[in-house]
Amino acid sequence: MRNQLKHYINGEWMESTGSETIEVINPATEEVMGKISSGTEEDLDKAVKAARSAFPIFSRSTKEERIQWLEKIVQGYEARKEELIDIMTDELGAPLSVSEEIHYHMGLGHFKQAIESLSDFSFSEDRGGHTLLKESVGVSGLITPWNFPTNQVSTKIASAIAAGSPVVLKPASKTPFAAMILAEVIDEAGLPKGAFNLVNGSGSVIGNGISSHPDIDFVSFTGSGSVGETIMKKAAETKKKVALELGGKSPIIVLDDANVEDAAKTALSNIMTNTGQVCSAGTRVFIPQSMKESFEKKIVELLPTFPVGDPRKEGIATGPLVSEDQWDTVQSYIEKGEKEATLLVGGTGKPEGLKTGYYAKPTIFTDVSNDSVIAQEEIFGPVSTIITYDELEDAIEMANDTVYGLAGFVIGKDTELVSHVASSIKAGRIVINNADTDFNGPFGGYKQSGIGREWGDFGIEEYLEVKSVHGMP
Ligand code: TAP
Repeated sequence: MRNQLKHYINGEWMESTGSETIEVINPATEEVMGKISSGTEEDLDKAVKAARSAFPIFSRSTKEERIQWLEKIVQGYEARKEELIDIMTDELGAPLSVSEEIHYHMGLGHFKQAIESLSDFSFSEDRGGHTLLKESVGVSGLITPWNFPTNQVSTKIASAIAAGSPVVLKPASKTPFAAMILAEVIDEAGLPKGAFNLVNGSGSVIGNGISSHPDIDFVSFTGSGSVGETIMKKAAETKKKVALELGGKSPIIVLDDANVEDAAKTALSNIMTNTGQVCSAGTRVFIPQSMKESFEKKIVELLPTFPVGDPRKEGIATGPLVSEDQWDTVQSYIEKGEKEATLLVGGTGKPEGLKTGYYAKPTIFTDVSNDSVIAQEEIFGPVSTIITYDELEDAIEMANDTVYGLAGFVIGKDTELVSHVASSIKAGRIVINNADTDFNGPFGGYKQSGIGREWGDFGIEEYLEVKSVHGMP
């Protein structure tokens, strides 16, 4: 049982000014695994004041100093590897291999990328008629979700440090402990006091407080569209800059020359990795009509290669959903899907032998219409939809017929057609034939998937203001 009832403010762990706590549930056992403080507005205010006091020194720190801090964070992060993997398996329910290969590595990747990006980054540029200066945006408020406990926090913190912007972080209350380990790592990196602050608490108090705080200049939020909308409205009161990384309903377009097995594996890994709780997950699979039968057969054949179960057990690919609420949401979408389309595999209820824990059955619908609810709304669970097409242009049109535009996937061999599809999908990130992730590739959405970009050089730019100086001596 972890009772971590302190916030990290102004370089030290401090008691909360309130006495309320929030329980953190292990989704695989349904047991309370620990408690955090439910922070108050007073706690938040202290953290904002600390960040504001750190601003003059932190924003004027040199590139070399920032690189040194980031390097120390990388060392500290690597030293806590086993602990980070362990805690993400408990708080999120991620299988140990997923905690290591995805969560741990992505978190680390952002710090390493920030060092690389910073090495070549120019904060001052002679543009002929003027000099362009890039300066820290001010105090940043970071609000993160539970689905990638280290990745979501690291990408924001790494960019903020690279830009010299002091931060106040509010991690998701479902998965706060990995972020607290990160705070300990940052504590040891020797940043100026107040440059990094962490206040735990509810979205309604701390998240809301960050969005409306008059002394916060920029809010970087990742999470649901509805909370993103609330944050934008609140932030409008003080005209603060806002970056939103919201949801998606990403298409996977399979070309008719694609290898059926590759296509089926891609479709499955998109909903089985992190139990489908991935904002960029490809959850609408566009298949040529001629491939329908062989594709469906492959899906059914390959599904057992993604075993669902206890995240601590060897060989498990997919753990439970993060919470009972999330399980209920996923169930209600599966019920809707059973009315709207043909169930290929899965369905409502829990998988056999998994009665304790928020486990859902991997569920794939076929004969899906692109305008059905299950093809339009983000489900955030192990649920996919198969949609057939006759002409590739129809597939592209359907792929773009969504309010979202976070990501897109293409599977196929014809290089011209693959490039054509990649440039036609209206989304911020396209992955062709399961190419590896480049941490310097900007991440963020078109349309209602968000505003702004994270990761690498573009991520650093979010924490900067630009100033044009005319007549610089
Ligand atoms: P959200 O409610 O959006 O939570 C994300 C973060 O925002 C958490 O830190 C949360 O705090 C905080 N928050 C909640 N209400 C807030 C408010 N009024 N003002 C400011 N911050 C607030 O996500 P969720 O409830 O965890 O998940 C709901 C749905 O969101 C999911 O089903 C999924 O569709 C979507 N989602 C999307 C993403 C991405 S990456 N796009 C990630 C997670 C979830 P608490 O932790 O204290 O609630």
